[in-house]
Amino acid sequence: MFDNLSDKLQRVFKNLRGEGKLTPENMEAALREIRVALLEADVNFRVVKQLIENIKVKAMGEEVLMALSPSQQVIKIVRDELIKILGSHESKLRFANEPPSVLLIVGLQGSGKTTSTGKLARWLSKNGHRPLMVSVDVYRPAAREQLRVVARDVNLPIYTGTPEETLPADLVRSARKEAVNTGRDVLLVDTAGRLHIDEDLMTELQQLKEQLSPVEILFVADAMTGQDAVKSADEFHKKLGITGVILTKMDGDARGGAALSIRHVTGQPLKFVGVGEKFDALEPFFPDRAASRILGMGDVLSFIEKAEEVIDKKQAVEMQRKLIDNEFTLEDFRDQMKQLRKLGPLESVLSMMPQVGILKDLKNVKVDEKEITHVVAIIDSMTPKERANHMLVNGTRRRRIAKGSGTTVQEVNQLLKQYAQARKMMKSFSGGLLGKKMGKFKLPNFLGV
Ligand SMILES: Nc1nc2c(ncn2[C@@H]2O[C@H](COP(=O)(O)OP(=O)(O)O)[C@@H](O)[C@H]2O)c(=O)[nH]1
Ligand SMILES: [Mg+2]
Repeated sequence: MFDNLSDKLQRVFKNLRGEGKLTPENMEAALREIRVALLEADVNFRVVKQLIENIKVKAMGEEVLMALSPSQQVIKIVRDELIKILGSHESKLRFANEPPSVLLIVGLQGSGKTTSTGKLARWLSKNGHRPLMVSVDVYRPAAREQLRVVARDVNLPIYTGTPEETLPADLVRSARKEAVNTGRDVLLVDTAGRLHIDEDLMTELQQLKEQLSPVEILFVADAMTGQDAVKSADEFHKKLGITGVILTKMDGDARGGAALSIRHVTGQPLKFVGVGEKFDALEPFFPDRAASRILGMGDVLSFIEKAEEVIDKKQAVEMQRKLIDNEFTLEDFRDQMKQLRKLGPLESVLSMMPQVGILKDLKNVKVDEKEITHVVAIIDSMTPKERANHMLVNGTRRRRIAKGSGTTVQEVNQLLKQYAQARKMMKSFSGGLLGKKMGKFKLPNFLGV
């Protein structure tokens, strides 16, 4: 999500660390590098200026320069300032006192409004709400049909209207009635978009706003368009008064600048980020977690939350005990692999992890479904004794196992190596990750500074 920026900032910190003592001179140089890194990540220049100024004031302070580990302090300052720019705390969706709460989804064409409407509907439904969708994109029949398909895919209701209802105002009036009649507490209104902001569209959106008094007007911005997304968010805000932003396509090679600029430029919070084309690829936005990600500390909390959704707690506790007691066997490894698969694509799971040491290497390993299937087959082809003690698996046994599982000796070798790595990695994590959550994840030792 913020890979490039994250890499660059980590390099700056590494250099700082290498300097031993911090002086105003090397601090100045580090700030310059941070500035360049932010600009290259397409962060709005006004935001960069503000950020650097804030960091500078704090980092040049006596305490920092005198501190025992100044680079740690600098990282903490950068993190605090990033969080501030990103919005300090999570901005939850608002709901009306009287249902249905109307959420108006607005934005330019192709930004991801229709997709996000489906994702939001699913997210709401998972979080105890009963959403109803409606499309008022009356200019393009295909657009309304698209939302109908989306609704079918997420298996949630949509108000499709009668043939007479050709105006947005009529459609939303009926949709709201339908929501009341069927006990739906949230009405998601997917609106038409244009390639550029135009007056007609703004007038139409203003009328919808007046008619519906939405609790939220969510501007959908395409992260790939960088500063253009920030600019149009600002324009929409000035004309319409948006209440929040959904930043889509953060899974792409967006440089992340939009995420870092939108709050500061519009004054409105980022509420969700879209991280894929699938309907579960929507995440609430947490400034502190994003800052951690940017600084390469990983998004451990999101990972834990995700893991908790799919991982059997009792089993996790048992795994942890085994890891600590060094009893984590190949059989456990196989079961972990199976659970990991439930978490979603491994790359997206790993991208939430801190990018330190061994994890950095693991992150570049592309693991695909087929590979996991092979892992399972290989371990299945071992004898119980071998599974309990991987040291037994010598050359002859490796050849037998490869044959039995329809794989190659290289693959068996690789698996055993991965297992040894995982054992090491999980052991170093076990205390914090599965147990006391953030307990062990204090800033300093985490970054290895
Ligand atoms: N990779 C990725 N693609 C997305 C995301 N959100 C939307 N898209 C894609 O962007 C394109 C336009 O989306 P759509 O919802 O039709 O945009 P609309 O014109 O604003 O309604 C589609 O191909 C979507 O699959 C996202 O978070 N990640
Ligand atoms: Mg659309």
